[in-house]
Amino acid sequence: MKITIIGAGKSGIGAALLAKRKGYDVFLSETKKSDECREAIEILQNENIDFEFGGHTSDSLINASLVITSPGVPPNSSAIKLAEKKDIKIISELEFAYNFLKNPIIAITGTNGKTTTTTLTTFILNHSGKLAISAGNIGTPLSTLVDNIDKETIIVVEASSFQLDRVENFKPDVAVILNISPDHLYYHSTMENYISAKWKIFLNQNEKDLLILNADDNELKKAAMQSRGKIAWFSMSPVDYGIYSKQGKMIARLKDNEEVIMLFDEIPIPGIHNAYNSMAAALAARAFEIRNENIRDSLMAFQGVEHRLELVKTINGVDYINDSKATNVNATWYALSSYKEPIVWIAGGRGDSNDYSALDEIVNKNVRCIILIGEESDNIFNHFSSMKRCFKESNLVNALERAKEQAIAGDVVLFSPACKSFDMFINYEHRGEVFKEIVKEL
Ligand code: UMA
Repeated sequence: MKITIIGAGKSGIGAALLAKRKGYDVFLSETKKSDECREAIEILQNENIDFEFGGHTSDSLINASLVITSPGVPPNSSAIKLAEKKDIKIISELEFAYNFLKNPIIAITGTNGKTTTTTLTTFILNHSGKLAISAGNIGTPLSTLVDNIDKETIIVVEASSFQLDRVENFKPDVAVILNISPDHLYYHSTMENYISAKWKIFLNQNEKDLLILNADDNELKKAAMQSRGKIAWFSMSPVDYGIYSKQGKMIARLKDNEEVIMLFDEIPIPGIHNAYNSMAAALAARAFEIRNENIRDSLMAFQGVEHRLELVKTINGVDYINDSKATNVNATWYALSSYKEPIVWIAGGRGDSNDYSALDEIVNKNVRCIILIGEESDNIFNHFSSMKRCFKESNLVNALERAKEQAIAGDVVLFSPACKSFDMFINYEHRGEVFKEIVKEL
């Protein structure tokens, strides 16, 4: 049987190697030119996998019975259109790999907090003596785990809407949805499509499976109505079954009584969003019989993830924070809400139908001034310049020079772009690395 794979990034290469190993006839198609993909070509040649670079042709689909697509390939890609025209089944790399795995799976999605909650859940499980590994959108395609990990290992999958969009059998033992707000609309076109992609994380679950939902997100209450799994909630107010906040304490109600897990003040990672992420991770851990004491010890020891509210350096009493992972307005709202100190906010990049009005109140209250870079500079400037002093800068070096000039001892310089990185950088990780390099030189 022939499989055609779209995209020669991590996911495409991972899927190609897995499919070849499983005995399929494999062909890989990629829009980038061959000189941009030398490493991928070397891997494909070593494995005798056929390929085309520089565009998708209908030849790539001759005799193909299945197309596996990479997360970054949008529905309007010519590759997808060609496969649809020929009526060939299209699945995501996540779905393909899932079918070969027997491991217990926790899958985590949501607009924001996925990476932190995935890392945190894996950390709690490992810290408590279980074998667990993070995979998926966090950077390790699921395909690369097949045949390479112990069957007992719990896989904690960070699942993006792109990956979930084309699943068929994917059925995690525990599914978590953290929150939902507009994002990736250039890919999904509408909020409805984005939501229905996210909901696929639980649609195959049955009564033996667990769905963990944020009770404070109204959209997620609607998800609960469609679920066949058991539902556990996390919330800032008491719930019938789940984990919640009460008088500063994290409480579990999973039997008839209330159990105190810890004080929220004991969690070192800042912000209310991290309180939510911690409750979700704690619920996922409880599903694997981790004791409250172990959850508390782990949450107290967890130092956060790179590029998410990451303290880079303190210079002249000013903390420089890298939040490059904030690629949408909602993520930046959480970042701006996470500090009591006045904020010198650096923002901008590539927009995705961004509506900045959600930030008005928090900017008014917490921000000293705003420094802008990238394609969205004018839009952000026009939105906030009547409220706060705004500076437009041509690059991140100048933005940081300006931030240093404006910040007063006790302030926070927060790089939380609210935008995608692709106008000036390869991805948000690259953007965060560049930010950190510049800060270290300041
Ligand atoms: N391509 C085509 N034809 C097209 C469009 C793209 O051939 O029509 C090619 C591109 O030129 C590229 C490849 O397909 O070479 C696309 O690959 P990809 O973007 O899917 O990249 P991967 O390296 O496979 O990375 C993907 C995820 N990327 C995206 O979702 C955009 C990574 O998430 C993930 O870590 C990785 O799989 C492993 O699972 C990144 C991300 O930005 C971090 N995710 C989004 C986010 O977090 O907001 C969802």
